[in-house]
Amino acid sequence: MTDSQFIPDDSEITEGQLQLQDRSSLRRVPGLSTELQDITEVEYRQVRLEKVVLIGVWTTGTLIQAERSMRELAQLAQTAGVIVLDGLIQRRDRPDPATYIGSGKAQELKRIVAQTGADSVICDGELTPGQLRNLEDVVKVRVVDRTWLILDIFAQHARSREGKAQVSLAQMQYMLPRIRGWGEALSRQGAGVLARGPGETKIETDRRRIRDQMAKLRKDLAAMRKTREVQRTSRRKSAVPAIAIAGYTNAGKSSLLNKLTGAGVLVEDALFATLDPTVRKVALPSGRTVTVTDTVGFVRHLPHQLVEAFRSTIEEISDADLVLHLVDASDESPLAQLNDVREVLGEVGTNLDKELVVINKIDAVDTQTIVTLKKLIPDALFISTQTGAGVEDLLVEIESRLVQNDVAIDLVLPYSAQNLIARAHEIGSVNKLEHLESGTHIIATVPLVLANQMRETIRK
Ligand SMILES: Nc1nc2c(ncn2[C@@H]2O[C@H](COP(=O)(O)OP(=O)(O)OP(=O)(O)O)[C@@H](O)[C@H]2O)c(=O)[nH]1
Ligand SMILES: [Mg+2]
Repeated sequence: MTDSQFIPDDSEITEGQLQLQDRSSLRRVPGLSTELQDITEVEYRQVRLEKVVLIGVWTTGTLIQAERSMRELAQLAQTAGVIVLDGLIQRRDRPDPATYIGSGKAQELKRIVAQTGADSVICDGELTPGQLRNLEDVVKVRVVDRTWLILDIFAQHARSREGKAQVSLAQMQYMLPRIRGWGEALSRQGAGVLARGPGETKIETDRRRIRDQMAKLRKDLAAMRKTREVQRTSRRKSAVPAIAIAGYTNAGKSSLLNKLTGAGVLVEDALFATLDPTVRKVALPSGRTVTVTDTVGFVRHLPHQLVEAFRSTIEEISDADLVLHLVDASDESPLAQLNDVREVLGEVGTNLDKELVVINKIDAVDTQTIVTLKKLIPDALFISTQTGAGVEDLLVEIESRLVQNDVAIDLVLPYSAQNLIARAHEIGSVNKLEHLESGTHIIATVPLVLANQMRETIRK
């Protein structure tokens, strides 16, 4: 595509030379170009083709990690409906404060953009407004960053009123300090498809109006959050244990919910297919009922604007009695996924004691990978939502985890409290039930919430 002088041929250089070479030129990340078959998908979605070059700065870690990051950026770009023409990284101690990549490299990037016919550049990070503007000035096409890209995918996937409001708020928060630069860039180039979404209209709007809109969105979201809290309180009152499925985007969370319940939730080989939590009832092997919630996926460095805006959605996870942390075994670095998700979970205050690691897609990997993962994460369960392998065992494990939170009761309940006995059958395990004159004698193990409700009844 571009001439080979930019591309160091690895077979001809040693490790020592690699460092030097890395510093003096842009490295091409192999295998990033969008395959032709994706074009039909893009046309199907009626999105005008957008052709981009990806650029990253490799500051820490190994080359493998840097390339993994670029491959993920390419996946994000393709999820957003963009054609990836090329991907390049520059080795630097830190991103250039003015232009992200060094000024010499920016000139090289300009040539590559011209040669490939790209209409945009996507940078692998969150750039300052100044960096975006300066780099645009050099390469003469639109420059966006990873945060912008993720926000765009969220905007494309938002369905519910709450989801749309959450995404708009995050987008506005991101746009606010960047309005001027974006305005200039667009008036110079004309708005490309990458400017779709709230972006276009926001450019003419002044900051004040955006702030007003943000205030309104925050108010709307607070009201929706209240509704969600009311629902959650009533769920908690019913004492039905809540289980949340969390995990990296595309790990198979929605597939698992569907497997357990036939919920018919959207499953897609795309990043961030799910934004809105779906709650369904599931019966465990003993017959007791739990609720299972499918939640929004995480990603490495999930933009803080999204963590903030999606806080109430993510709280479904921290509030759950048990968190199934789903990990994609077929990912090139499942452990990195595991840690990235734990980082976000920690940010929203999730207690990791409630975590049960579940490795999914075991049908898609070889035995050696499974053996290695078992060694690394001895407590994990291994499943395939596709073949159903391990799913029964998962249910048994969920049950035994929940039982650990149960308390033993030995009480005589008044006959007016029949509903509580029905609940004990539904969500606990009843060992003895005897009808006495004074009421029903029950010996059982039940969730703490229900035990408390029973004790409360007797005290009245
Ligand atoms: N081979 C294999 N593929 C699976 C398995 N489970 C899910 N997948 C595939 O993985 C992709 C993502 O599945 P989803 O269930 O949408 O994943 P998710 O975690 O809900 O993803 P987001 O909502 O986008 O965060 C789909 O293409 C599924 O068909 C599995 O056990 N084996
Ligand atoms: Mg999903």
